[in-house]
Amino acid sequence: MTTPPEETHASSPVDTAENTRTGTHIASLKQAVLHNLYYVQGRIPALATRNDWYMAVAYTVRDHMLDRFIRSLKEMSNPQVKLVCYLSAEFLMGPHLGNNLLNLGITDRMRQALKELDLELDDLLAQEEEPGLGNGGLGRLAACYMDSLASLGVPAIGYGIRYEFGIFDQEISDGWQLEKTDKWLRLGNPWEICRPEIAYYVNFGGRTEQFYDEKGHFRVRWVPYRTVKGIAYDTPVSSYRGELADILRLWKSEAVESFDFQAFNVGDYYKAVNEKVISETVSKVLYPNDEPEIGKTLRLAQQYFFVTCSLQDMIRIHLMRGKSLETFHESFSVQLNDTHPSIAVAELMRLLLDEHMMEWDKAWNITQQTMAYTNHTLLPEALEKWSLPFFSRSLPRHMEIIYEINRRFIDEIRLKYPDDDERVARLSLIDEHGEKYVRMAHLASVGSHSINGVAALHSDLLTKTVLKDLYEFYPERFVNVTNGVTPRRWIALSNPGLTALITERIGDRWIKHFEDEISKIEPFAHDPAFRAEWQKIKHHNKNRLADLIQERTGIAADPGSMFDVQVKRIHEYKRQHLNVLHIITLYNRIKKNPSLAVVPRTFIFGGKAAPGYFMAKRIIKLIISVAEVVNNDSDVAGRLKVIFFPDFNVKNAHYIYPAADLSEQISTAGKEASGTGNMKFSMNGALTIGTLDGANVEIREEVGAENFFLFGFTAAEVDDLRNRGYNPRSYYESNPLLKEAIDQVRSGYFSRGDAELFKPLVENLLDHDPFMLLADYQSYIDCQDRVSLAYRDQESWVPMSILNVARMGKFSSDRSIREYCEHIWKIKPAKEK
Ligand code: NBG
Repeated sequence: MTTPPEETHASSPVDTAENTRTGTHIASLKQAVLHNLYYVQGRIPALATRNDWYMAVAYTVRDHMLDRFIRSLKEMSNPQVKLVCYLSAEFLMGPHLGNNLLNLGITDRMRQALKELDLELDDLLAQEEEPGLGNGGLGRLAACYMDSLASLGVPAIGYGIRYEFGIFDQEISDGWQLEKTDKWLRLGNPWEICRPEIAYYVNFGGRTEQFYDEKGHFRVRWVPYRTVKGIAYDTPVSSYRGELADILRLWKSEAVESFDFQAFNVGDYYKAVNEKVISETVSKVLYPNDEPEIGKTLRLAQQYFFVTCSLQDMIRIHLMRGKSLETFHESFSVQLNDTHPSIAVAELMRLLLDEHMMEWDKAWNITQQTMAYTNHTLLPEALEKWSLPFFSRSLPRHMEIIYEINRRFIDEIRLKYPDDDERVARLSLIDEHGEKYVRMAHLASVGSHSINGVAALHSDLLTKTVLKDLYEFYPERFVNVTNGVTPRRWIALSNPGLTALITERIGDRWIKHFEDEISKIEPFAHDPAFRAEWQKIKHHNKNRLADLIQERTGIAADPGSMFDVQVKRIHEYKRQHLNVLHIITLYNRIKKNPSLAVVPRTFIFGGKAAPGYFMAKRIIKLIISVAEVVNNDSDVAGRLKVIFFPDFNVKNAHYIYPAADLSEQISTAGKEASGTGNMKFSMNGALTIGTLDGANVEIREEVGAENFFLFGFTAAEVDDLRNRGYNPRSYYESNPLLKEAIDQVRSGYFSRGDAELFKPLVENLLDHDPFMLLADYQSYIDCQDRVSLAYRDQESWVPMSILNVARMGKFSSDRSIREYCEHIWKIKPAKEK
């Protein structure tokens, strides 16, 4: 190997450092890629694999981002600047390369540069392993918010965990989900920068000791059983076409060297190695439950691990800026993404009290003013709580601090509500009904100045259900911030056809100012030429997805049919099985009347089930079993097709949302906190069939009732029905079509005669039906018939689709972040150009 090929030097117009490393001419990009291939990957083109090329391109793009990143770091060291710290156990960032090229505005030039090297950008985009460091909506929301924070010029750090294994890869075998380890780091991660000098100690277990210091002050010291270290890995998050890059700072756990050495010194090699293994376990794997499972010991360790590293990091930054800890809350706003990081309340208290010797009242005031809590669930069983004995064993000092917070809190409650012991018991940070638990939502709420839900209905229901008592006690803390998603990734990146069409008509400001600009396409809903283009793009996107489906499942999907899509985690409350009941109903209709004219549909499902969630896994099996029968029945051929798209993730989602005609948002009203997939579908011109749940309510308000297919009981009606005594069997008995569909599932019609397979599912529906599928069934079927009718008339369907996109301005995550800035963090985003 000698130097890189001659011609690269020759093709560079000006051979300056600026030009070769971060120049944006095609020739400079080409040369930079070759340099990175050679100097970073250690390869020459003749021997480079696709991954080598991907890495070389990624490093080139990263070089372009580092300029902004370093400028932003400098900005962050300015003591006047308030930093937003978004604490989240999950960041589902999705693939970086395409998004970063888009943000930098160099996609086309890079594509051309690669062409000149005989490479296809799309092949390299496909090469990227996405960092699946999240389960679903909650982690993806954090990623959209990072995008908007950067794009609005808000200096921010996203703090989380650098899981070695992200969400499992889903494979399907014989209709069952198999979980495969997600080894996303196997081929290296070019986007992150390891910062070994940014590292903090993290203690676990042991006991506490009380003592008086040299000044005679009472103090407590924590004598831990184990100490590990957290190391920072930074990923720059660049703004869209702007000057700023924010930081995603993820912590990896490592062994503390001194521990190893101690053991080595006494000759205990195995103990030393074992310590290392245990230490590294903390950040090993993401828990694959989107709603938490109680009592997973490592999970509390993970939560505490990333929270303490993040808070210690903030304190370091604060002191480095030359400021006193008494002004900590003026410099930092910490947003707790669900209760996963809520131990931050006790940990900031510990750091201020024990490590920085602050007094309780002052520390408490700072803590409350710093923290803000976002709740993401209405399912009571999903509210995190930790068994008290386990919690005290893991974090003995925090237990003491929580007791003290609780003692003072209860004093306040008694002052406001004398003689109301039941209220005290309900509000207490400790659940004492039976086995004792620490209630993390209560800890987060008491320790924060703001508590928010993620859609208007959700925020309202929070104050009436799971957080009712807290609301009565702290009404002024409650606010709503409806979720949003970034139009950069979810339109500009994933739907290039639509992006080009919209830009051609209204310019490209909509990508950065979606809320203000996108409505400008509304008048085109009546323009025949525009409509025709619109339809062509949808068809093209459907073709693109059909190709991918063919490749992944071997099934041919007809782009001429309606693409009816439900992609999201598999959960009973999301009711994928209600969708299946509709499919079976249509199937039966055609079987009875083979010449029936129906609107051909392709039903596309995607989503992972938590590995321990029995019913969810059975729902996947049901979908695939029904698919097998339907797809192989010549009576319905050309009219119905059912597809389970395996391994739904961000990368696949780029193909799925833009290809959908119909978006299924059919959760039981009152169960889905917000939903964000619903927004991505609408932004890509799919019409929604949905219940009045989560953000569906607001989507319908925005797009207009006439452009939304509504069905089902409302949250209030669901409640009422339950209180009156819900009897699912009565629906089954009185509705012959429903009965037929359920009987078929039960009898083994879709499972090669196996009548056991779906028995648990069917029995659950008939005896309990906690999510009221049977109650909503007829309304759903009728609504689906209206969908078919509307779809048949493309002259009216297409304008509805256009209006859906035109009226989605509200659901840009830029709007959400502005609201957080104004109402919660009390900061002004940088002036936007
Ligand atoms: C999820 C909700 C969704 C919501 C996202 C983002 C959890 C705990 N909650 O409805 O189920 O859209 O959070 O807010 O994952």
